[in-house]
Amino acid sequence: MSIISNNSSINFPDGFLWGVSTSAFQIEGCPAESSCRLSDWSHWAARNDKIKDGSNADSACEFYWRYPQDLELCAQLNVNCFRLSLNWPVLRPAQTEQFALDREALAYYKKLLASIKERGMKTFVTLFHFCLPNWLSEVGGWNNPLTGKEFALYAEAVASELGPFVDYWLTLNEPLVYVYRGYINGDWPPGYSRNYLLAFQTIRALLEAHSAAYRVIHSVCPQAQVSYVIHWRPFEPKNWFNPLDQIVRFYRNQVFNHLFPRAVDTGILEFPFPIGSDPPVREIAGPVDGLKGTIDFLALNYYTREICEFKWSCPPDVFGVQSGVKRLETAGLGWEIYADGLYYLLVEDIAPYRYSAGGQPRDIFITENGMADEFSSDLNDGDWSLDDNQRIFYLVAHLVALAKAIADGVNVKGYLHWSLLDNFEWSDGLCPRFGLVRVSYPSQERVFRKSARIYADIIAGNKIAPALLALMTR
Ligand code: IFM
Repeated sequence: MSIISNNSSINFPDGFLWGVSTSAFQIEGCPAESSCRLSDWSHWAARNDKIKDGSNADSACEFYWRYPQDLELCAQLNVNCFRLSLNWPVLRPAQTEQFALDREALAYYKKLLASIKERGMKTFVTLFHFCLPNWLSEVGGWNNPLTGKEFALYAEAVASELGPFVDYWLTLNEPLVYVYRGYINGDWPPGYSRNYLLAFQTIRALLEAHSAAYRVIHSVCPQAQVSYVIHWRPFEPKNWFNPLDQIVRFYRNQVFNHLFPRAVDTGILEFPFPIGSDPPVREIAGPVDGLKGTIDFLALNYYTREICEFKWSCPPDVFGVQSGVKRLETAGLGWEIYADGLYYLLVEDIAPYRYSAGGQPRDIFITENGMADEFSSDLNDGDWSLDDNQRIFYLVAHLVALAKAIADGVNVKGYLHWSLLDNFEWSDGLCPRFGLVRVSYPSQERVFRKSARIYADIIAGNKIAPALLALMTR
């Protein structure tokens, strides 16, 4: 069936899921977290040189208190699914002899998830969205096997307590982004710079954690749908005819994009280069217990592409330094707007992972896609940032790319925009604004941006109308 109808609107399949995506630390402003500094991120953001605009997430969007109002905004957006993450540090604030989750935090998530379900929305729930309980980070984080053991216990406990409220479980968010920022770039906790040994060990620890969580969730909720979130980024060489730029592109693509999904598919962690033969390095590669085939669907985050370049001062870094070259229109944070990349991702790049070992097409969800503009966090009233025409262009262009991939037979079942609200963008602070809804941090006022109304119309009709498509010719 063609999804392009006669009047040239673009229709989406019946039952398509439309949603918004969020994460706990970035929006909650959870009082226990900020008063007791329960996570590594809370400590990191409290240091005065770590966040570009000097902000922190202590209040963020006060979603912890304001979620009823924010779910009302979701209703006005017409979305039928919602992605959130559980705040692991708050659910497990300290080590105890007998494993137990914090009852108050659990009660909060039960109420929140029940409210989302009452509104008829499906739920996507992430277990690890970059924040570690601080007590675990103090003993080495993912580089201490205790963290993996704790993660499995946490996964089992939340699956038992929250299972009936969760439609889609996501064990980890963007593992390679986490490793790159925390162990290579060093601008996220734990703050290592180019520590390849720890980076590779962390990749293995995250694969083991995913595998264990997948299995315990299934043992508690046999019908559960479980996966993890891949951040996919196309890489292009600065100069297509320069073999050195091509080498950088090859390794960046292999490591950043393919390493994790390939390991999950085969059950074996393999690096596309020799990593050394001496212990402890030797033990990093190889089979991972129970990992093979541990995804029930594909969850993809897509934002932009990166142009890479070989530099003599920086040899072909497998994680890499980007070239700084931009060839397309850029949004905030200097991110190129490259909607075709989403089409190629779906029809070509993820082709090796689209089918389960049994040959069944996997359901695919775009679990994040969006762009930032940048406005200072102290702005309050006024008409700043509401006429977000660039976001409308970004949104529609990416939805057109998605629709084309669906028309070409790719099994995409849903799209979740990042994000519902402006929020705390990690080391970039509160200035980057990713929300369909503007948040004025001093007053906590929420206002729909123009893009929010457009998104609501698209969802209401389950289609992109011709007038919107005309925007694409700008
Ligand atoms: O804000 C982040 C989110 O936490 C993970 N994916 C990318 C988003 C934008 O950078």
